[in-house]
Amino acid sequence: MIKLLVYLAIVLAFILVFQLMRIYQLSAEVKGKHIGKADENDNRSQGIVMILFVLALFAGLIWLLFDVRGIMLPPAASDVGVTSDNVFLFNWIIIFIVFFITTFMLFYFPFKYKKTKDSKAYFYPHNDKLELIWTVVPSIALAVIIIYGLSLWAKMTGKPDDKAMVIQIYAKQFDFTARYAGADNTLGKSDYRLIDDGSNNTMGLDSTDEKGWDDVIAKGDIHIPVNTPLLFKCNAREVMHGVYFPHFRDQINCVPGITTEIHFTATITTDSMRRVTHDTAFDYVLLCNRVCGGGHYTMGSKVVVDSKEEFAAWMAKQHPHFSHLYDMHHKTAVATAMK
Ligand SMILES: [Cu+2]
Repeated sequence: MIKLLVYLAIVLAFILVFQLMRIYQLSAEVKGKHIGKADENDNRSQGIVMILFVLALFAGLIWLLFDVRGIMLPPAASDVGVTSDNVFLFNWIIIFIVFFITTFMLFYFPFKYKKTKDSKAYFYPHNDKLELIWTVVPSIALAVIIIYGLSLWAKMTGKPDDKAMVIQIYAKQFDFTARYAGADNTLGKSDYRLIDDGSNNTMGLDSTDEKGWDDVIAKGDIHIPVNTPLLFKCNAREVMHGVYFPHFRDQINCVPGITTEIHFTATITTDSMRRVTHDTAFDYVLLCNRVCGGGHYTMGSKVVVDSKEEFAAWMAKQHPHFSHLYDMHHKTAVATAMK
């Protein structure tokens, strides 16, 4: 009902404006003014309106920029994230400078060059120098932006730190599972043909690969240690998913059949970030950012950035997925060593 009234009010407002214009027109005609032909007064008033409009536009834009600060992400919490924010900031600065200058000129020139009775059109067909400038300057600016961006891309996807802790992120409809590579820092083999939800082998791990015996699977919250290079190896089971860490400003697609990688070092623990954001309930998140099916919107995990000690304590409480094989292997190794 209220909606209907609002629509009605809008329609009536349009009719009102139309009628007022009609009255203005009729009264002007009565006074003998020539309607439909702009005179110098019209040109000046329209020019001033243009300038007022662009100033209002800038004021609104600047207000908006400050207004949305509260809903922006907190400071970047990884080494890659800091570079990523700098690249964004650099782009924004260039965009803003160009936007404010060109938009202002767009609205100022109709005022400055408004038609007067003495004005004459100026024939100005060509200027090589000007064309050179507006070709070369944007080319250089774009080249700088692209090279700067590529250096970030290289940092995100290039060779990871040799000692980086290997963690697999396994995405499926509609959750993530983390697998830590254990003491040998090498993930055991897996094969989609071994996937068996019934026997709890949801990731298709290959129990014949010794390297996987110490791997730790963590369902639910994903713990990572602070100030430690991390290498994420990402896989998807059935469709494309995304591994998206907004607070670390890093993301990559998870594609069935291949392994994609990202690496970064988390630099702020969850506890520290809670102090930074003045939010005791703050948590880092891992989200899927590829529309992967009906439950896509629910696909995410809490990420906990622990101090190195906290992480070691948490890891000590975890059990390797193939703990029976792991234990057996160790007993055999100990027995062999004792012989
Ligand atoms: Cu997904």
